Amino acid sequence: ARRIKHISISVPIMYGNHAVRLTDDMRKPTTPPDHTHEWTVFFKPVLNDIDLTPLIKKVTFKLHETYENPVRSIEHPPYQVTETGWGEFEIIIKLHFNSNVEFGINEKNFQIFHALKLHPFNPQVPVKPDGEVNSVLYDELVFNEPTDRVFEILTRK
Ligand code: SLL
Repeated sequence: ARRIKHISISVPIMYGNHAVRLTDDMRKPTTPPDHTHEWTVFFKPVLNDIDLTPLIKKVTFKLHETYENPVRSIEHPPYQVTETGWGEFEIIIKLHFNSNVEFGINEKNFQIFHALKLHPFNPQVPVKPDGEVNSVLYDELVFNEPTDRVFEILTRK
């Protein structure tokens, strides 16, 4: 497929996690008693009108080995994983792009390292009663010399 020279398209993205302290009513019979938090790690485009689904085959979230099936694979939005646990660790978020002929050339898989936050950054700042913590970061995906098809997907309104 043809690539469009001297063009690069950047797509603002956000990723990160929310966490709250587990309360008794949130616990399920299967929740291990040493788990203290419930958290959600996610990836998404910043702008709602950008649809990456034709480009993305799946998003994988690689959790700590203490979790069963640590590599969680999400094929459709919302690209997110909710879990409970007791500790902070690094999560590898990997975007796997479609590589079928229609797209011409596959865009390189993109990896994000996110440090899961359960505890507030600054211990002197009072936390909300539910202990809610948000750690959200912004970045951009850059498509250099996109194929016609990728260009069309990323620029259509
Ligand atoms: C720490 N290096 O020691 C980190 C590891 C791992 C946290 C944290 C899993 C719970 C489960 C969980 O919370 N792991 O096994 O279900 O702080």
